[in-house]
Amino acid sequence: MKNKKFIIKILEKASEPVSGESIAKKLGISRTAVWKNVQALKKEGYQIETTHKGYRLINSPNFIDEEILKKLPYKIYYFKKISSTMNVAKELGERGEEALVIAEIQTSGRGRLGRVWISPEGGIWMSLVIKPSFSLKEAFLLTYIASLAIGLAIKETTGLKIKLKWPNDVLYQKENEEKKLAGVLLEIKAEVDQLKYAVIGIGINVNNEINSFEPFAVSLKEILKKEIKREDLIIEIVRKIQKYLKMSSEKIISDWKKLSSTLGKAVKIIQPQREIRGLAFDLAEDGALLLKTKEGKIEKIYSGDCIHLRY
Ligand code: BT5
Repeated sequence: MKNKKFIIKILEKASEPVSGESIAKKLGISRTAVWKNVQALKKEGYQIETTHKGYRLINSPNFIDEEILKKLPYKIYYFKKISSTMNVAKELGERGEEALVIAEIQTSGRGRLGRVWISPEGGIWMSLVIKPSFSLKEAFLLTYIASLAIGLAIKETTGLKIKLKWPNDVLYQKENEEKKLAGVLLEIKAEVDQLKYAVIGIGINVNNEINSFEPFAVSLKEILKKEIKREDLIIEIVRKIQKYLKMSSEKIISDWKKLSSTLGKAVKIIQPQREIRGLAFDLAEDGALLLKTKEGKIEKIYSGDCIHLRY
C-alpha cells in the first residue's frame, strides 16, 4: 500500500522514465516487487508505460482527494473499489460509529428492493452512517433530507435546474424531459421505537459515463460538458444534511415540496400488491404522499415506485 504511493510520487516527479532498479533501491524492495506494485497501480487506473529505460507515468486517474474531505466532522473510509458502501457503513453502524464511506467504484451497488445501482469510476458513491435521535416514525425524513441536500448542493454548485421525484430521486429537468441524476437509499436499524443508526446511501452520476441501458439516467458531465470537482459537492451535501438534521419536520417537508417535481402531476404508484393512479397534490404532515384518485378518494402513500404520467 505504502509502496504504491511512493512509486507514484517518484514517477510524478520524474521527467524521464525511471528504472525498476532505481525505484527498488529507493524503497528497499526487489525489482519484482516494484513490478507487482506497478501492475496493481495499472489496475487502479494509472496509465504507466514500460520502456527499456524504465517506467513512465502517462496519466493519473482523477481520484477523490481524501485529504479535502477531512474538513468534515466524520471519519472518512475511502475505497478505490468495494462491493457496496452500504455494507461497510452498516458494519460501522453496528459498532456504534458515525462515518462517511466513499468508493470510486462499487461492484455490487444497490438501489431499493435489491435493484442494481450502476457505479463506475467518476461518480459519487457514498454512505453516511449516523445516529440521529429520531424515532422510527421519523426515519422517512432522512430520505427527504438526503434528496434535498443533494438537489440543493447540485443547484448551488452548478446552477442547474434540479427537481426531486418522490420518494428518493434527484432529477435534471430539461424542457419536457426528466432524467435521473441521483438516488438515495435509506437503510435503518431500530431498537424498540428509537433509531440505533441510519445509513444514508447516496449515488450521484457526476463525471462517470452513463450506461446505454439506462436511457433515463444522466450525469453532470453529460449536462455541463465538463468534469466537476467531486470533493466540493460531497462536502456541500454532507453539510446540508447536518443542517437539516437539526430542523423541524415541517421545515424539511416544506423545503422538499419547493423542489418537488412530483406534486401537481398525475402519477402511477406501484406497490408490491397494487397499483394506484391519481393526482399527487401534497405531502401530509407525516411525510406521506397524498393522492387524489379519479373517484375523488384521497390516498396516503407511504412507499412504492412513482411514475410521472403527464407534465
Ligand atoms: C435508488 O434506488 O435510486 C438508490 C440508489 C442508491 C445508490 C447508492 S450509491 C452509494 C450507496 N451504496 C449502494 O450500494 N447504494 C447506495 P431505486 O429508486 O431503486 O433506483 C434503482 C434504479 O435506478 C435501477 O433499477 C435502474 O433502473 C436505475 N439506475 C441504476 N443505476 C443508475 C445510475 N447510475 N444512474 C441513474 N439510474 C440508475
